[in-house]
Amino acid sequence: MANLNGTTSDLRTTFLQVYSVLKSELLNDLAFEWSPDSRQWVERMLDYNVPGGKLNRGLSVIDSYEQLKEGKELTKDEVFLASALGWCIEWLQAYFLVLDDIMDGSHTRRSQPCWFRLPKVGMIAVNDGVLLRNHIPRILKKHFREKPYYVDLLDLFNEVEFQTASGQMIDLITTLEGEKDLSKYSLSLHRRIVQYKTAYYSFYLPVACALLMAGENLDNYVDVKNVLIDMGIYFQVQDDYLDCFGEPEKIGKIGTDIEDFKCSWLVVKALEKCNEEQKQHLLEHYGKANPEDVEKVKRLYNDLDLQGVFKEFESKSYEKLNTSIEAHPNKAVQAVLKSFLGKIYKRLK
Ligand code: DMA
Ligand code: MG
Ligand code: MG
Ligand code: MG
Repeated sequence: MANLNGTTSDLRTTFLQVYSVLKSELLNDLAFEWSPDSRQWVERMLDYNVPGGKLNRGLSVIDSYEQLKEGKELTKDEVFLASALGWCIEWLQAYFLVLDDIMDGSHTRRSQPCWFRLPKVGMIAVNDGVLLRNHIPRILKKHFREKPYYVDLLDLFNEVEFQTASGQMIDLITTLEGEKDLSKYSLSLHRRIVQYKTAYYSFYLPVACALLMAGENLDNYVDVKNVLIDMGIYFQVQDDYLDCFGEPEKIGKIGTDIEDFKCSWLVVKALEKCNEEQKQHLLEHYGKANPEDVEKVKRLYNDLDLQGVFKEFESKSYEKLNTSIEAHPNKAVQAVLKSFLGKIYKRLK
């Protein structure tokens, strides 16, 4: 693929070049009177929180757009615009993660301390989250204002942000102290939480961005959306699994779901499989910060062979998703969906 200089290089490098462009535009935004201190703060905050992840969501906008164009080589301008949309998703993710880590009491993210854990940052991170969120419409305004699909793009980001924030809300309120009650933790509650908190922004949004850029009407892609939502649910089940069974060095974060009394896929499966005695044990130790309690829950997960249950779920989901993808009439759309699935199947990070 051609990069911005017209030479061939890898997609990731090109994508990162666009990050630098967007960052410097934001750091020179005329709507604010910058001082050296404020500029330095935002630059450091962006570099710490925006580009350090796997970049799957962002890169897949370019990927998807290319596939929708059925192999026609993209112009430099198209590469730039698809990358800018990809970065808007990475910005959205950074915004949600900065705040998610505060709310979940997490310690590490992307193999470094969570932003709010830095002594100089603390609760300034809350406002940094708000800033990250505000950067998105600024990027969109600068680069897409004249496009026929500008309004649809703004509407898409607004809808998806609302869905994600609502998902985060139910993820959090189901854990409320004083109402500790594992009986409400079911697969359907889990599905509802992860559909909203993860699937829309991680899976539907990148493809929807590519479709809008390609001039498509999103109303005609409801079935594609449904497959992507199912893929997103599968992805968050993996996230829940890795929270407990993943290697922190690989996933770049230390799990907190057991301590946080989260309605994780693992606890739902444990409740499904356990006997009365094991259930009492789970009730006693789930949702406690003490490492010994956490260890007891993990031991129970092992006794119940949740790793085996997950393996089974993983291959079943893969088959089901593949079947839904193959049922789709459009080959380009099939290619988009297959490449998504290929990227996440059996992931370890
Ligand atoms: C995170 O769910 C969802 C959003 C919208 C950030 P999570 O807390 O399980 O994510 P992580 O495991 O990355 O903290
Ligand atoms: Mg979290
Ligand atoms: Mg969370
Ligand atoms: Mg998680």
